[in-house]
Amino acid sequence: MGIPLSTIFDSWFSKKEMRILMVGLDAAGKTTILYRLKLGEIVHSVPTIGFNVEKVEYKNISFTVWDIGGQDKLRLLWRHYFTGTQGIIFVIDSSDKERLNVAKEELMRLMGDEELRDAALLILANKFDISQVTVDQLISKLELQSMRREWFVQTTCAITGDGLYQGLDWLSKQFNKRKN
Ligand SMILES: Nc1nc2c(ncn2[C@@H]2O[C@H](COP(=O)(O)OP(=O)(O)O)[C@@H](O)[C@H]2O)c(=O)[nH]1
Ligand SMILES: [Mg+2]
Repeated sequence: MGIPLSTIFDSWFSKKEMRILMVGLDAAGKTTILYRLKLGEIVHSVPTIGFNVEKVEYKNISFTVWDIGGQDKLRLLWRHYFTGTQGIIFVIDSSDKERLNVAKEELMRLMGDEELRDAALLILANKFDISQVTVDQLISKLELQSMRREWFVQTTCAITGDGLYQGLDWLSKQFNKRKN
């Protein structure tokens, strides 16, 4: 996995706090990614009515992770985590053709939230090792072309870690662009 993680993260910034949300449908591979990044201790919590949040703090960067989709009443609670988010990592199981549409709807809904207006969007086309779609097909299925924000699709395999660093590197560049 070439570049050491610390190089990427340390070049990100040293003083400012950064909040990154990682979301996606259940089984997309978020927890696997979180462990794969080896950022530190992952703290699990279940705030109020049963939705699981995983959180890792690495220096000034916080990663907050949960499964998106399903119950509407939970959506109001998610928003609590939106404030101050500079980066969103939306994880997709690229091998799950059936649920690609559901993932798209969740993505669109999330991107419509005012609090996330300025956040850069990194889409991880995970499970690319067992997927049969191309990146172009994904972009078209998710209708990303019509999205009015910075976005980037990176193919990943969370199990081997392939692609994860490239994805985060893109996110770090977006963040540095904004700082200037
Ligand atoms: N083949 C393959 N399996 C994966 C990949 N990422 C995750 N998985 C598997 O998919 C399942 C769900 O992963 P998990 O991280 O729990 O998904 P989460 O619900 O989004 O947190 C697990 O059995 C993982 O081992 C990947 O890139 N390729
Ligand atoms: Mg999980």
